[in-house]
Amino acid sequence: MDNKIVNESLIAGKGWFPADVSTFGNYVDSLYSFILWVSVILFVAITIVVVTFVLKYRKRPGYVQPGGEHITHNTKLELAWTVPPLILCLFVFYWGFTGFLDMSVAPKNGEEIHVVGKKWIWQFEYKNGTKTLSEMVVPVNTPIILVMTSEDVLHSFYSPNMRIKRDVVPNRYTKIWFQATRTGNFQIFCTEFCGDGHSQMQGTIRVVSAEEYKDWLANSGSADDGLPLEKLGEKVYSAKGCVACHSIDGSAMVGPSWKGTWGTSRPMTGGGSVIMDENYVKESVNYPIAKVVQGYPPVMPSYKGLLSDREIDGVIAYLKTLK
Ligand code: HEC
Ligand SMILES: [Cu+2]
Repeated sequence: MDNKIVNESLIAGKGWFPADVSTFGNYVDSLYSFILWVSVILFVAITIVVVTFVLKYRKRPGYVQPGGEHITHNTKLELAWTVPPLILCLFVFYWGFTGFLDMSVAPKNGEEIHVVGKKWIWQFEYKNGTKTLSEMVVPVNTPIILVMTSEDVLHSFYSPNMRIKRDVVPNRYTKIWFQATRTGNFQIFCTEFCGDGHSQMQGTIRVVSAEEYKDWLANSGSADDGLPLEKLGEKVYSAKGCVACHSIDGSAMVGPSWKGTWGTSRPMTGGGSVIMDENYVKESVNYPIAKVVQGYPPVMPSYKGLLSDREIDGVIAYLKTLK
């Protein structure tokens, strides 16, 4: 898939980290680096000691063990390798746990967004009822609280740039929050294997200024109105998650490819066929299981209420161009 969301963010990081654009970045990266370097140093040191001792004290003709007998115990030595590592572990625990609490307990003045994961799209709902698919728009420098749940299986919401990741579970809510420190588009992944379309279950966090966010929310995200229908349809295809299951190059994915299907007769599960026309497309979008294409599982989610009429017109116009 080459038409996935453009993501300016994963490349431009410090060291090997993805760009840090949230208030958690510094904390997460420091703790990670600390644990990593302590582990590297200890690993090298312990390896050197082990190899040296094996060579130095190996059993060989004429070798006499220092002290004469078999040594079984040395209290000082045992304290030395128990107490300092214990202190180190407690220190890492303290550092990690206080940060974990900060990341778990959202500030009171945050902007709440409801997140629903479903095979294989992310849906976002704002407090004024605005719903978006695959794209979450948030204001910069404001705490954003995500209240998340799943409609089907386990998913996991992951934004490397915001340094947040949390499971999204059916029949319960999980929460996480973040605060973006700069504007831009940043990638969302699903990091819990959730079926065929898992790798396509992506999205974008679009961080905008507070004024832009207000305008966007007031207009319920309908910034598409200027686009010609074909272009709008193309945008819907990638931005609203159709791309996870429908190809435009003829290859079958979870759903049938869109290439060359317009106006053709589509065989249905249970016999009969339907012509791919405007009404059929609209029905497929709103009530996907009303007519199921032969050879495919009835897994397409309903987009009822999630695509405007104009967006559906856009999809229709776009389908016509895919000869
Ligand atoms: C989770 C996977 C999935 C997603 C996401 C998805 N679809 Fe589908 N779609 C399917 C499957 C599977 C079928 C075939 C079974 C059926 O007809 O329900 C299908 C069938 C269709 C059909 C009928 C196609 C034909 O060849 O007869 C249309 C039109 C369609 N989808 C449009 C869309 C649009 C538009 C979107 C995005 C807004 C979308 N789909 C998103 C899985 C998906
Ligand atoms: Cu998933």
